[in-house]
Amino acid sequence: MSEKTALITGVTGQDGAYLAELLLAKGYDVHGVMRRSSGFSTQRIDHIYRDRHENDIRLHLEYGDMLDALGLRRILTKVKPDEIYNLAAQSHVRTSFDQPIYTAEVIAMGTLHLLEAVRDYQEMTGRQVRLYQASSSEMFGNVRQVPQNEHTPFFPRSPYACAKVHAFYQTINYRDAYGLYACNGILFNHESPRRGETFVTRKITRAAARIKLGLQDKLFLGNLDAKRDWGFAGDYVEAMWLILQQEDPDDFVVATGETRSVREFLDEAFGHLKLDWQKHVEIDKRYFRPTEVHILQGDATKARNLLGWKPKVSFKQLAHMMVDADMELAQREKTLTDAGFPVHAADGRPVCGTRSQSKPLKGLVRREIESEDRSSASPRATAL
Ligand code: NDP
Ligand code: GDR
Repeated sequence: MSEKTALITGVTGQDGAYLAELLLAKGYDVHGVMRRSSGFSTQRIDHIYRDRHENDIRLHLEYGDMLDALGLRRILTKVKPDEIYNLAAQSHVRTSFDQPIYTAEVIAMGTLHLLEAVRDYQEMTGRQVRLYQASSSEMFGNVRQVPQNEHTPFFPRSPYACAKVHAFYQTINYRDAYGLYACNGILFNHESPRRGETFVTRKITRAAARIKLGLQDKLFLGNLDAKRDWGFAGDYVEAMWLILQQEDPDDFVVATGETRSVREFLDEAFGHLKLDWQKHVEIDKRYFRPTEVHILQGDATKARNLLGWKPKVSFKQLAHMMVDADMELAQREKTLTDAGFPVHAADGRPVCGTRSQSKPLKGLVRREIESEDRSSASPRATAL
């Protein structure tokens, strides 16, 4: 019997997967909330998932959706968690400009549904639940100061950021008004080989690897001057856990303290493969945002002093780690395509084509809707 039970919303996402690994390693029983979809969405956690017919299963998956308030209550009653990590979100900033209402429903209302469920659950059972809310540096937006810390005012610049600000303050208000142990981690960008392929770092590392192996030729990007404070997701989930282990609930900035431009990430990623990105990158204005966040740089002094947290992976190590992982992926694609086998996406769609029907992707064959931010690195987005 495990000592503690954790519930993770967004368990199929980048952070959900690293956090589930971390909590399992710490001996937790972990329940993840996942959406039902017609295909599989569990690629990031397949390696830690065990068939429920085996003994001592400690990772459990529950179907749920942040839009389904009643369903979240049922999950809480069933799982009886000690800790909840609310990571579920429509997390793509560019997409939030196209789907502002949906983004707000999931992030703002979804968080509120969860907070309400926790409040009632505690009142009814007398059990205390600790809740972590995945807040974001994006809330600083048009930054009022550099670097940003817990006292920096917010100036959100996207529907995503506005929704996150709502969820941030609701979390604090439930702490103050109803006595919930509820905390915000204000996390700056964090990346990994498990990063979604339409976020800029992964889009770059996927493309660099595929270009190196001759599987594609071009990479289309937007604003190369944007600066972000990029860290490694594996380090950041440790901060999430530490935040919930403190005696009193509080809010923390989690960041590396360094800021780099997209251009610098290109240098590091393409440079690692001895490629010149200037020969491959083209600017596509569809990837610009109506309102941009130009610079983010976090000051995580509080996290360092009170949590004892500091990042372990440097910017350079992060970029190289991602490129190396994507080289392995690209090598697999190349081996299959060279042998004439179609490479299938997780949902079964052929993405690289067979020897008879496709050549390696040189110029990009793109099928995309006008506003879509689909990775020009990903065969899933380019080869169809
Ligand atoms: P991902 O986009 O990788 O994962 C998001 C997760 O949320 C996925 O599991 C997704 O499920 C799930 N989800 C989306 N909509 C719903 C819904 N309606 N109901 C239930 N689940 C849903 O994000 P990350 O792992 O990168 O980020 C985790 C959290 O941290 C997010 O809230 C994000 O906004 C926030 N954040 C992230 C930062 C970063 O740099 N990564 C920085 C600061 C904050 P599915 O797999 O089915 O799509
Ligand atoms: P961000 O991450 O918006 O910071 O949100 P993203 O990687 O999408 O963009 C970072 C910066 O790169 C610029 N950029 C591009 N971005 C994308 N996606 N695609 C491109 O082609 C491209 N070209 C340039 C962007 O304009 C931007 O300035 C991430 C998400 O994980 C959020 O959920 C999280 O809250 C914040 O980080 C902190």
